[in-house]
Amino acid sequence: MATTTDLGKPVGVTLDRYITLAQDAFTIATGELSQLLRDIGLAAKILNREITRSGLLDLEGAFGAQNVQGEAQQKLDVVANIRFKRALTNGGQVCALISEEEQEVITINPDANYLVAMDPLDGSSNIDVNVSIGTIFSIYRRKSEKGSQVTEEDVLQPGRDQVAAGYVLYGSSTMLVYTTGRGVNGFTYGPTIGEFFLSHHNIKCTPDGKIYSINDGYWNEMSEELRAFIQKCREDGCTARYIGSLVADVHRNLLKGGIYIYPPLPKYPDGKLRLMYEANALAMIVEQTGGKASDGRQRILDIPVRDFHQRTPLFIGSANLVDECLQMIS
Ligand code: AHM
Ligand code: MG
Repeated sequence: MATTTDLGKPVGVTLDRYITLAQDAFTIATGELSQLLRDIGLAAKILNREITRSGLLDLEGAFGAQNVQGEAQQKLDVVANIRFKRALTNGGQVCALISEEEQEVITINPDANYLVAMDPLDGSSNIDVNVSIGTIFSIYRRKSEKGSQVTEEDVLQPGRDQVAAGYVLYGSSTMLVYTTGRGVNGFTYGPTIGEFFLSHHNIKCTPDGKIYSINDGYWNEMSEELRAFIQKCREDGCTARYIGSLVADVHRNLLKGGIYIYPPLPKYPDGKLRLMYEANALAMIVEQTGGKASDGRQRILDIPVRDFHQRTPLFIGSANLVDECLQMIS
């Protein structure tokens, strides 16, 4: 029987097939996590349809409300949240959902084993201008007994306890990239067929990248040490690339080699990005490919979680570049 390691030829293996093959590698697997991954894949397809039609359906622009971070919600942010909530509810494998768009933890099915933390649609400033945006998700196994109320211990798990994580990039093509802790694989969506196909098998991030990604507009507010690192990148012949959509910036650097930085700033002393549904998932993915992710002081995946909406600075990407940056700023 075929296994995931036999998948030398990338074209032709659908996401569903791959998930099934990966599950077969575990004799004790119950299929619940596999089903949850399929549910996320399904929601991603539905959201992809909404995104590609958004200009025609009056789905662009502001919704007129603010999310829990006090940021203006875009209509597509709201649509994405609804689509994922619905798919996870119908799938039945999730006991609780943490979402960037929801103030509180959403209880879904107390009889389920998994919690999901997600940013249903990241890169809000790029929605209206046809630039890449993404979905980010983290999956945790609950610590408490099935059937009981979800506890604080279930909800505030550190990133290293993720059992799976991934993202969907709605770019020039739509891709779903995920890991269950055994390498990272990318699946490209074939819109005419309506399936994700394995296109990037066992992604590895080169240790020495040549791209740095940081919002240069914050130059005057950055620490001197960080400015010195950026200056060094320039002198070393690195190129600057910054889309302003975390998924797209990290994905590019994962494939090409580079570092993405969102530092602490006077207006965001703890960084802007959210630990539980932005940084942790990408940190797990990047580490699985051989890269590194830090908040400037410690590994992202080891940061204790006090609040599921907490923010963190983020230094993520090619291992040697991240190390060099951390050395210079510490
Ligand atoms: P969002 O969750 O409101 O979309 O904000 C997160 C986004 C990231 O995708 C991106 O990397 C970052 O904010 C860009 O911020 P800035 O415009 O400050 O550079
Ligand atoms: Mg976001």
